Parts: sequence; structure tokens; C-alpha cells
Amino acid sequence: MKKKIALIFGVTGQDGAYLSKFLLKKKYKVYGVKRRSSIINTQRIDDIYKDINFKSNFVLCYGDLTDSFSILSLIKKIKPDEIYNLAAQSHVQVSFEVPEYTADVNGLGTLRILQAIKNLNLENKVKFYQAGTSEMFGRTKEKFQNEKTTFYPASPYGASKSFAHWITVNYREAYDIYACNGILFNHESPIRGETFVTKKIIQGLMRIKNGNQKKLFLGNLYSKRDWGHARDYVEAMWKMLQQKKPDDYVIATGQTITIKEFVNKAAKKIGFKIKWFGKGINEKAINIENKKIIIECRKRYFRPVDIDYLKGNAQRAKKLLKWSPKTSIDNLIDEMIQYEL
Ligand code: NAP
Ligand code: F7E
Repeated sequence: MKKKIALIFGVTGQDGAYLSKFLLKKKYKVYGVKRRSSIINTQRIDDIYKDINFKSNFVLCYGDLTDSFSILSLIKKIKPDEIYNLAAQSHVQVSFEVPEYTADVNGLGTLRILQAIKNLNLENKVKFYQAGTSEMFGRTKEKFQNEKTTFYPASPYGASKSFAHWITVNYREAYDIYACNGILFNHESPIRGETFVTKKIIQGLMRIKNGNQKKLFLGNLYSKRDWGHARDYVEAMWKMLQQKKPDDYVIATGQTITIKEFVNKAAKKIGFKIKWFGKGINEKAINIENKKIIIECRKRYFRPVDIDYLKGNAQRAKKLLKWSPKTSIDNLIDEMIQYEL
């Protein structure tokens, strides 16, 4: 039987690494698109090359979502069965600093892939996955967000992803492309980017424990997030492309906790006894054993506007995709700590 071919934009990111391994295990031939960088950016996927079972089916190519020519020529040459668009300027706070670039990569980049599929007359051959996000729900008042919840993005990142979502729906309806939006809530892992809050907390606390860092500086401690494991979420991406008809699905755990609760869980597991005191920007945590302050807040980590509350309802994915999250928040934290060790 002919091997299925997948093309992954954003292969060097957290989800790109998990998805590559997932598809290689399913015997796909995987082409990954990386962008040129001045320092090696393939750390998350280097182990694939060392794996005798995988390396002959894994190919890296250069490309960039801001460059229509590279997108078009890659799709033309590879003629994939499935395209996963995971590439993005994915940091919400950074999107306030580079809004135009964020819109270009996340919004127009998605359009460029869809238009390339159309220009190459591959509408009936290629299946397309778009990496949507709970950030599109933004400041919604709905307490349990699902596929019907109205978008109210609260950052250039959220707005750019909302464009990407609707242009994907539009190309599906206008040109009959098998195109799906995954609306994924926060998902983390040991290979999460170091400036996202979960990784920053665990790495920071572990360094403090080992005497390599004095303090951890954070921003808003009271926003709530619905955190799952990236390994579980990439499976949902693939399942979306294996259905009879394309559609959009929320992927979430349905559990939500504050940043402060995440810190408390991680600190306890790492062996700290901490006590919080102070309010707002002056809130701090002290290590009870040596009376040293180990966590403080800094204004630079607060956003011009933040999303206070996200909690996803993935009932539809559970029913139609037979997907459910396998990793609890506690197991996720344990795995992230273990990796740092
Ligand atoms: P990530 O770790 O930040 O990875 C993003 C990937 O996009 C990296 O491979 C990055 O390359 C690449 N990229 C950035 N700009 C690019 C450009 N101009 N052209 C081509 N590639 C570019 O993100 P992630 O956590 O794996 O998330 C994957 C996708 O899901 C993203 O689209 C993100 O917005 C979305 N999402 C993530 C979450 C989450 O909680 N993780 C939730 C919902 C949606 P470099 O390695 O060179 O930087
Ligand atoms: O922030 C608060 C911050 O940057 C989570 C991306 O994958 O998930 C991610 O976006 C919360 C926010 O993730 C710090 O204000 C406090 O309320 O880890 P984060 P995010 O913004 O939720 C969504 C679903 C995506 O789609 C995105 O691509 O934590 N927070 N103190 C902090 N956040 C950071 N980064 N750093 C802090 O020091």
C-alpha cells in the first residue's frame, strides 16, 4: 500500500515534534517545513534522525509562511495527502509587540497555503488542518466554550487566528477543500517553549531548587487556563483529517486552574513549602524553609489586556472523533519536572 504523505508547517515547534513522531509511527512519510535561522532550530526533532525506524521517512525542507513561492513550490513538489499548518508567531504577549508580523504569518500565511492548494488544483486531493486556538474566544462571557461560542479575540494573536479560522471555513465552503479547524486550548509538554508560563514556572522553580537561579518573575497570577498535554492533542489533529467530512472541533480537558494554582502544584511536587503574601504587583511567595522570597511579579509580564478565564467543552470531539485527553494536569506537571531533572 502507498505510504500516506504529510506536510507539516511548523515542524520545529512543540506540536510539530509530537505530530511528526505520531505520524511516523503510523507509517506516514513526513515532510517538515523549517525556516532559516541563524542558530540551529531543530532540537525538538533531532532525535527522529537518530531513530533507525523513522529517519528514512522524515525529510526537512526550507520554507516560510510569509513566502508564497516557497509554499507553492513545496506543495507542488511533495503533493501531500495531508497538510498540517502548525506554523505561527504563537506567543500572545509578543503579538502586541509585533502585530503586523503576527497577522502576516498567522493570518495571511494560512490563506497562502489554502490558495496554493487551489492554484495547484489539489482541492480534491489534499486534506488541510489549521491550528486554531482558544485565544479566539478571548473575552467571551461563556463559561464553557464550544464550537458555537462566538469569538471575541483579545490580542493581535487571537485576531490573526480568527482570520485564519474563517478563511479556512470559507475555502472549505467555496472550493470544497477538506479543511478542518482544531480549536485547541492550551497544551504543554516538556518541550514547551521556555517563555510560556508552565515551562517558565517549572524551569524557574527547578533552577531555584538547584541553586542556579534566585527568583522567578511572573505576571498575572489569576488568569485561568485549561491545560492539556501536546501529545494527546496532536492525535486529535490527525483524527480530524480521518473523518468522512471536514469540520471544526474544540479540543480541551474541561478543567481550568489559575497560574497561582499551577505554581502551588509545581512547587509542592518539587519540594518547596511556599507562602504567598502581598497584593497585585506586590504579591510574592516566600520559601518557608529559608525565609527567602522566590517568586515576585513584574509589570513587564502583564499584557495590555489578558484573558481571565478559559474552559473548553470538547464533547463534540469526544463523540465524533472518539477523542479524549489521556494526561491529567498532575501527570503533565510530573512529566515536565522529570524532564528538567
Ligand atoms: P511553537 O512551539 O511556537 O511552534 C511554532 C512553529 O511555527 C515553529 O516551528 C516555528 O519555527 C514556526 N514558525 C514561526 N513563524 C514561522 C514562519 N514565518 N514560517 C514558517 N514557520 C514559522 O507553537 P506550538 O505550541 O507548537 O503550537 C503549534 C500551533 O498551534 C501554532 O500555530 C499555535 O499558534 C497553535 N496553538 C498552540 C496552542 C498551545 O497551547 N501550544 C494552543 C492552540 C493553538 P521556529 O522553531 O523556527 O521558531
Ligand atoms: O500565558 C499568564 C499570562 O503565555 C498563560 C499559546 O500557546 O496558549 C498559549 O497562550 C497565562 C496568561 O499562554 C506569565 O498572562 C503570568 O494569562 O503561557 P502563556 P497563552 O497566552 O494562554 C494559547 C491557547 C495559544 O494559542 C498560544 O499560542 O499566564 N502569565 N505570568 C504569564 N505568561 C507568560 N508567558 N509569562 C509569564 O511570566
